Amino acid sequence: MKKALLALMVSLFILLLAACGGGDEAGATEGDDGGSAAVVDIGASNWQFDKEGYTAPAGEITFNLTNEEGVHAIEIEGTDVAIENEGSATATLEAGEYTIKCILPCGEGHEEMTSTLTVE
Ligand SMILES: [Cu+2]
Repeated sequence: MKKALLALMVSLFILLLAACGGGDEAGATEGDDGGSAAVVDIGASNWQFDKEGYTAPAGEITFNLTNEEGVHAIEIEGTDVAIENEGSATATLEAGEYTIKCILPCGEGHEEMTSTLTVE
């Protein structure tokens, strides 16, 4: 039992290291021409998103959806962005306010699963 917990902690730690390493690589390529897409990470759980609002600069934006609890899918109203379950989508958006909502009937709190995306 204790061994399993230790193994879990070690793998979490490795994941964390890997995530940091990936971030550094992305940072290194960013300086190329300044044209890299902004990234918005959206975490979904039962029945809310990890933030009440997300902000991104106008232009090309990549959205990453992670299901932290349950299974959800999102759509950003007025855009082509739709992510089923987990994954990424990229779109070029103009400044404005957009509504992010869950499009997968995921349970009793589904109707309230909305958030705001502010593109500035
Ligand atoms: Cu839902």
